[in-house]
Amino acid sequence: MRSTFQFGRFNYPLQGEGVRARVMGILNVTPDSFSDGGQHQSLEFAISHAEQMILDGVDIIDVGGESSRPGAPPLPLEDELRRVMPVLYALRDQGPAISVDTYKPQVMREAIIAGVDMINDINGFRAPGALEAVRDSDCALCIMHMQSDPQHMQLAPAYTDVVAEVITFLRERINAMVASGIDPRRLCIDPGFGFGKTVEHNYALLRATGRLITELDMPLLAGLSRKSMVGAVTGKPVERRMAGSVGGALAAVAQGAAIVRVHDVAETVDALKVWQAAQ
Ligand code: 7PJ
Repeated sequence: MRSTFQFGRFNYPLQGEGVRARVMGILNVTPDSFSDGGQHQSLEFAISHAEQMILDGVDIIDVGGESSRPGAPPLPLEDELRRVMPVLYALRDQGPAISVDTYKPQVMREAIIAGVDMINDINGFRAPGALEAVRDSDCALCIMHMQSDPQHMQLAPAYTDVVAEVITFLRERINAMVASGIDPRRLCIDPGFGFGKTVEHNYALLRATGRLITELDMPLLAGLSRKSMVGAVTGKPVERRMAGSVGGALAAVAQGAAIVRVHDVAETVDALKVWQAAQ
């Protein structure tokens, strides 16, 4: 059984005393629709959002420059670096661990120089050069499953056995990464809710959280905050999915998830504290 998770400057125990689920707060650095203040204003907005998450008790801040909403077009490298790098440097010494949500090897390299503690890749480090970019560092690496790509993934998601196929994919990626010289204690897995999956596929995977963790012997990150799988069972639009998302996060943690990736940090931290006190 895996006992620790090497997380850049941090080292998370996975067994025994001190084990608790970590809350990863989502920080999107994308030009927002309600301001036209450009680059500077989006930086200020991101920093103040991060400051609030820190007050709310966040463990990890996940900084992302590219929207991976279904159908979203890819973002050019230079634009992603311009959005993300100033935020990484500004947040690096504020307390929480810092993660960057990217699939581009050049962004990974720059982020490692900036000192991030995790690279979170929705593409599972499959881009040419991704393994080489992350190999010689000590940051954590989140391997996510995605069928197809963000532009096409929700057109016709199809599996014979979604849980078995996601496990096979993740196992293949773990083996490739370890074969390239990466310490397995740096790795975690993510079923990739909403990435080429129907609502039924997503819940089959959520129910299989415990099985993924034991079969692959890896810590698991669950990201279902405000996603359509929450809307599908609550009937709520995206801006009213907070309580449903907290329910989903607890369902994942109750099955052993190590990290939950959320928009609503304060509410998730409280829910986990109460759940933990009841254990
Ligand atoms: C995820 C992610 C996820 C990981 C996004 C959204 C879409 N990274 N990045 N897991 N989702 N590891 O937040 O709705 O589920 S972007």
